[in-house]
Amino acid sequence: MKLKYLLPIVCFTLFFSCSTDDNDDTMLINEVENLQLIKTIENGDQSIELYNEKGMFETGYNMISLRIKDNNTNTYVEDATISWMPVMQMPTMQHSCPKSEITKAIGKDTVYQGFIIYQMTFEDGSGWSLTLDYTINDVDYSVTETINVMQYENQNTASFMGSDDSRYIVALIAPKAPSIAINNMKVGLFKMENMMTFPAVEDYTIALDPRMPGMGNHSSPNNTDLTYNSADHFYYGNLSLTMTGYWKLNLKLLDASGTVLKGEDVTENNESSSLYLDLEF
Ligand SMILES: [Cu+2]
Repeated sequence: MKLKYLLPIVCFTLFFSCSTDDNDDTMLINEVENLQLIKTIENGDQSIELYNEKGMFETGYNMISLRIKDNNTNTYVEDATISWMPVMQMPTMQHSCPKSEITKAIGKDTVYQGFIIYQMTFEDGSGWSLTLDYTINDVDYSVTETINVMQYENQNTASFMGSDDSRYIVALIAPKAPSIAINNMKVGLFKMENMMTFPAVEDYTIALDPRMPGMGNHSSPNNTDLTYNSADHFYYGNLSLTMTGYWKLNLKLLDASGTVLKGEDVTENNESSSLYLDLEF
């Protein structure tokens, strides 16, 4: 039988086998497979489970999956709207950090997703709390709980003041597993509008100059500056890594008109930019 005749039958079969009973399916399929539980937050009739790949929050970019369990029926909620607010309590003030909205994970019935970029933490992992506001069947709920955020071993995020007197946060998102190759580099850039609001910055350029300080500060060929992608609000460029070891990713932030807001060129006399991220592999 030709494929075009077969395809409708396959689709038909798939459709009916998947839609028999939603709740049965979610019991059978583990929707958080390959994820580690970070924490369960109890809030009366609901338990909110937070997951990521490592099972812990770290400074920098955290992709987070969450689901809400109805403690009375022991099932996971499929139609919640959820928002969150991470807050760090400092000695003299409190502030938040860049974060996304929370949306249903693609192809999942019970799992919701978003990211949080913790720009700092206290040495013992303390300082942060997370507030979750959610609505189920038109009823609003809210819960706030203390969370631990550990310091990541490399500088995967930087918070700095630009020459325009605005505060910015830059965070490395990819490569997650760098290799000797031209790596796809993905970075988030956010402006600190106030203590609680950090919108994504559009249409800037992040100039990239990776160096190996331990090896005569040599560079690598075929790097490209990072440019803004309006589809997902992140910045992308090519990061060329020619050997394993410690790399300092020297950066220069330029606004939409090409004015340098932060960072310097690496030269014979200037070993590193004041704006950088680093990695080791
Ligand atoms: Cu802080």
